[in-house]
Amino acid sequence: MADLQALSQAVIVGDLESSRKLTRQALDEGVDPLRIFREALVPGMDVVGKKMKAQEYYIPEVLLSARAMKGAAEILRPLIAGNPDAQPTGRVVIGTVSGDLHDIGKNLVGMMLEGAGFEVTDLGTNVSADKFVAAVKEKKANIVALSALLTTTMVRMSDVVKALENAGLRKEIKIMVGGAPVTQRFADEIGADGYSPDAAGAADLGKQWVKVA
Ligand code: B1M
Repeated sequence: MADLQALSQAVIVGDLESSRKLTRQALDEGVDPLRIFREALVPGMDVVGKKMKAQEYYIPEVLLSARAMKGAAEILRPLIAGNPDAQPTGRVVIGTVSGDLHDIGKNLVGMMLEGAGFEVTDLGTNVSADKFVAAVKEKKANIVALSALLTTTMVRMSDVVKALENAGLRKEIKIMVGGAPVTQRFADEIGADGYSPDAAGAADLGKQWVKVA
């Protein structure tokens, strides 16, 4: 009997080997790949997010869980691709803003959003406002997620907000910002829609936005 609960647990404890093995076992037993994703991987990452918020989990544990989730998702993704019910929760374009090379926090945010069922396009680091705009158009994204770790580069977030406005995309897109020097006040000042101090909160914010959309 396919054990989706055990698979969730493998994600929660960050056991890549078990998560891949249990995913293959479930597929061999004929369980729908989308069901495996939605009923095992997503709830598993949800628990990880809660543990992170409660400070029961820190960065190393979250990275291990994200690796276990990604390892299983890699097996499932090609099988889900053709399924018309497999609409992602939403589409996110994420990147670290221009001039900034820090990506550890941004990667965590991307992984948590992926774990929440979003399709995530990661543009990497040192991403210009024009590149964000082009990716939003190309991917038909609902959310742009901007990360910055330097006080000198956080101001570049405002360029992205303005570029999205100038491109006529602002009304269709939600913008979330974060990174060590970023605050709610700064987010309000530049006209972003939301701020989160951590990766789990960023995934929650994304889920809230998509629910009300
Ligand atoms: Co840099 N660095 N760094 N650095 N670095 C800091 C940020 C710094 C605070 C260190 C210090 O001086 N104490 C300082 C910034 C000072 C400031 O601006 N106030 C600094 C500096 C000055 C620099 C250089 C200028 C150093 C130099 O060359 N003179 C240089 C700049 C390079 C550039 O970007 N152009 C530089 C370079 C580097 C490395 C390349 C060596 C390396 C980055 C490696 C990499 O990312 N691949 C590095 C590192 C590792 C750090 C520290 C030590 C750690 C950052 C980190 O990854 N933290 C950092 C000091 C520190 O924070 N202790 C420092 C872990 C990560 C999980 O946290 O990214 O904050 P964080 O993400 C959190 C939240 O912020 C949030 O979620 C995550 C947790 O859940 N979050 C979001 C992040 N993005 C979000 C987006 C969201 C929502 C939440 O929504 C979209």
